[in-house]
Amino acid sequence: MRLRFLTAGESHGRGLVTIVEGLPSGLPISLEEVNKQLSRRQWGAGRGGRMKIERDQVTILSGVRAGVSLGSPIALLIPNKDWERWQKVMDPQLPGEDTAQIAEDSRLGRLGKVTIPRPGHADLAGGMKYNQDDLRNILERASARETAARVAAGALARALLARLGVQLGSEVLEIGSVAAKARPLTSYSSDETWQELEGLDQSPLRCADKTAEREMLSAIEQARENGDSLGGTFRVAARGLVPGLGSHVHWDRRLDGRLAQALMSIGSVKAVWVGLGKEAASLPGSRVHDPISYHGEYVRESNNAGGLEGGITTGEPLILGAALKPIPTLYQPLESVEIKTHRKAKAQVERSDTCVVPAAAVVAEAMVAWVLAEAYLEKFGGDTLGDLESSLAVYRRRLRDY
Ligand code: EPS
Repeated sequence: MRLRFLTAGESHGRGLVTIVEGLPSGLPISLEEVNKQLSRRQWGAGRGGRMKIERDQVTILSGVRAGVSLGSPIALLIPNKDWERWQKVMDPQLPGEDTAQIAEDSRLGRLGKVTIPRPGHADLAGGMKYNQDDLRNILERASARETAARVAAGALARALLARLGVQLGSEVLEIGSVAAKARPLTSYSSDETWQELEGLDQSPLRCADKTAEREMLSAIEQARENGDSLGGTFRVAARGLVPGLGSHVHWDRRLDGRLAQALMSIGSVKAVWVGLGKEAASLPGSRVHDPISYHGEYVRESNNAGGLEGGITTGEPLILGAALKPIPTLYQPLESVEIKTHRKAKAQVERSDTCVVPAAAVVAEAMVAWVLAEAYLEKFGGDTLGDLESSLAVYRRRLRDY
């Protein structure tokens, strides 16, 4: 059975729902751990007023008893605290007696109606596609609020991966034009690096280079004052992976392709790379590929490949990078067009953030965790955690003789 998840929910609706299917039975699920992942996503500088309102916490509705998965669908609910203020705008079923008043309010634009699309957002393309005269019907779902539901799903994937000895982390490399000193790709094998990555949960921008981080903070402050927004880049890493996840045999089984899709699906991500990424294009092959040696097991002195060769994990740490464009809601809005009159107008301003790169890095961890959990279950199967662990142990024994 395939591991899969669906999310539902609008940014200012009642809440977000995640349904996860295909996790084996017998997996310990800690509510505290899921909530910890949710708060990691909320933490950090660059966010707007909404993060002061929300304190994301999950309620498990099904699929878990006494802290252990049952193998049945796991449904998770994250209520939106802001819903109370938005109920009149977002309620799926308006109370009968209010209908006329609400229709009037809506006509007069009193109900948060949006008719001037923001360049760079899903507003216009979505409005045309779904034939909406209120772009709120697009932006509410396009909002990055949905990524909270993904992080909840990712937290379950992480719980599975932790049992299999896999650890994930992330760090911010650039915000706008400020770049941190990036650590070498080989350092993701070392315990010091992983301790440092864990420590970044306390860092305002998830950046290990403190000098650069201070500059990044002032760049964000400057952008906020200018009514502007900033993008940036980050890295996601995973270690403890068994060699052999993914496959070279079909385009849709290559793990690099699947990871890239998962990362690209995060709003505002415009580029994704593996290991050296684009840098590899300008170097000769002799300086790109990682020589192989054998000391009781296969090892590499370098990890330019970022842990993947032929779309298959090598057993070296997986290292991925991603670049985010600046978010499209600008307090100093760009030129746009009002969709009813076709008149020139400044894009409508919705409350928003200035920079979401650190949050996106946490979402990216969740998406990478998801794809890796999927790959483990595909390769090793198992309706129970025990079956999965036994099958992995047999495989590891076989690899020892290879
Ligand atoms: C978002 C706009 C802001 C963000 C939101 C994404 O929300 P609001 O319009 O309520 O101020 O804070 O992100 C989240 C709510 C979240 O949990 O990440 C947007 O337009 O995409």
